[in-house]
Amino acid sequence: MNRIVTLDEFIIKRQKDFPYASGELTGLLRDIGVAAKIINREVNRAGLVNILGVEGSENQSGDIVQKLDIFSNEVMIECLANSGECCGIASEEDESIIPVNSIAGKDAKYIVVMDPLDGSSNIDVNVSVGTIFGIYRRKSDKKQLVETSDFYQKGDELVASGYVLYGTSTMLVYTTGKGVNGFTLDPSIGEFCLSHRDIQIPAKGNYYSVNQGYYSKFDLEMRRYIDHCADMNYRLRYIGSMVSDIHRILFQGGIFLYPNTRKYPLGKLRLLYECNPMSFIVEQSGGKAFNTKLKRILDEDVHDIHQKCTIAIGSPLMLDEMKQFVEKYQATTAQ
Ligand code: P6P
Repeated sequence: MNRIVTLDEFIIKRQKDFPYASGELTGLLRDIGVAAKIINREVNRAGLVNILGVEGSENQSGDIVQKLDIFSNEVMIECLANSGECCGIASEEDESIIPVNSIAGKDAKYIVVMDPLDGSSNIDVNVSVGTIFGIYRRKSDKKQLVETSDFYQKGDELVASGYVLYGTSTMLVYTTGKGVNGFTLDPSIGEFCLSHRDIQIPAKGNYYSVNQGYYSKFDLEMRRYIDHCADMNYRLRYIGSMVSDIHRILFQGGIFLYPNTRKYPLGKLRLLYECNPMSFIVEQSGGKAFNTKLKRILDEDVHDIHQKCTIAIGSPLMLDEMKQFVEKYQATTAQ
């Protein structure tokens, strides 16, 4: 039987990958692990403690806010603020950034971007949801409070990113730029244990993941590529939870698409705290992530913390295939 390696142990061991590491990032990742365990507990009890149900208010992206969204947001903010390693947070659930003003936190060197509970519309029907996070170094003078401009960093500048999938089991998957590793929560000991070392996305897969309901509203080049996926008998899998849909593709290969539509002319998903962190992970596993005009997601400029973007992400050979369709049919559209 292989020896159990907990998330804490793994993070501490990997700290030596960073010669100048002084332990702040290690501490921050461990605190995110704690928050994930607390959120997991409530997600698993959602049907029992009347935490279900729509809070009623709308978040910055116009989504109806579920009570579990608020709970998850508050837990993440509390754990990050108390970590002493985070000086500011940008969250899907908050219009503006959240400066950490505590003695320890306000001059910390990291900032965190997050979607505390992604796919929350699935909660009421017991379908998997997830937490997404990304960690950057602050750019502004650490003697001052963190500024919104600290968050206007490309995905390429991420120090670390990860997600937690609250599914049939609860998994935490993260990268610090030296590969991707997955940890499964063992409820009997309350620890995330290393279960998927050095994850490599398959070069190609048989899954495509897109909201087929918007097909007629996609641009020609996207429709033609989706037709190709169907012609190739790829299997359509769409859960409506970005973390769940991309998690499948990370392990089994495939492509996830959220193109622009009339309702979402710039795309629906948010660049800062959804697409960038997920793209960093997928690229680190050997995959690719572009917007549907073929610009690498991690190269996109960030100018608003709730900025939206289109995305195509997954197995490298399938992204290359999609690229050919965009180049072919986009040219047609342009003529
Ligand atoms: P649609 C969930 O609300 C979310 O932000 C992502 O997790 C998911 O991929 C997407 O929206 C689903 O959007 O328009 O297909 O319901």
